[in-house]
Amino acid sequence: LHNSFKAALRGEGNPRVGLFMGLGDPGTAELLGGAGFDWLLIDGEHGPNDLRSVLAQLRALQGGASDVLVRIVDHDPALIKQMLDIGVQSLLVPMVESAEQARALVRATRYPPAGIRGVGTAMARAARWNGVPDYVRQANDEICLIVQAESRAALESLDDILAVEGVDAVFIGPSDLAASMGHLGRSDHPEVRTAVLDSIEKIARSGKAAGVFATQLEAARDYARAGARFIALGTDTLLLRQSAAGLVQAFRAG
Ligand code: 3PY
Repeated sequence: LHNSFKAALRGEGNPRVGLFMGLGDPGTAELLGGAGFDWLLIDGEHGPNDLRSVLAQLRALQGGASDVLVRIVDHDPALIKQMLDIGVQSLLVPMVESAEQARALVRATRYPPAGIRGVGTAMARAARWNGVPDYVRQANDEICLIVQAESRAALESLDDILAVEGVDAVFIGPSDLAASMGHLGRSDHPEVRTAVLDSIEKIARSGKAAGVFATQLEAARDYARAGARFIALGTDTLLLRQSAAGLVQAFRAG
């Protein structure tokens, strides 16, 4: 495997820690690329990203120490094709609630006969514009597909989703799960916390990798103990905002 993130998910050892990037900015990506995270996620679901801004951030992170993930906004196979063609290797797809949806995503990320991905390698950055003759033969195995389970419906279908071949990992979204469970804005609610921990354990037992989003270190450590293989430790936006506000407050308090 050339995809070091996918290889790491299959391995043992400490969970891979990452950060969500919502600023949509290549300068921020470059800066965070040197910060020591195992992985960084370009957020095209809630961040103001389009194909070109994702491409600029991929370039800013190229050759760096962090693996790069991209979260797309929906399940559109056309958008998935474009993302894969500009070189996205590890894809996080939000709001997956059934095995059927998961299977459709597997097909969208694979060339035929396994799937429906269109072949446009002469135009594709991922294939180095045809400079990598093996690209089309390797791509189906190299791509890492992570589906996001973040609703009651998704957790009810979790066993079926986990049985889908071609899904490498299931990522729990505590904020959306909280909303779906009637606790909007309270991802730390005990009922939500229990559901997240139970899901992580179930995913880990299935042999697929469990991922999760956290904004509190305490929660992140609990998730790691439950068996999460990759954990987001918050977002660039929160980090910047919190440390900026903290600096001003600290000065004024002194
Ligand atoms: C969630 O917590 O719902 C997420 O999708 C992570 O941002």
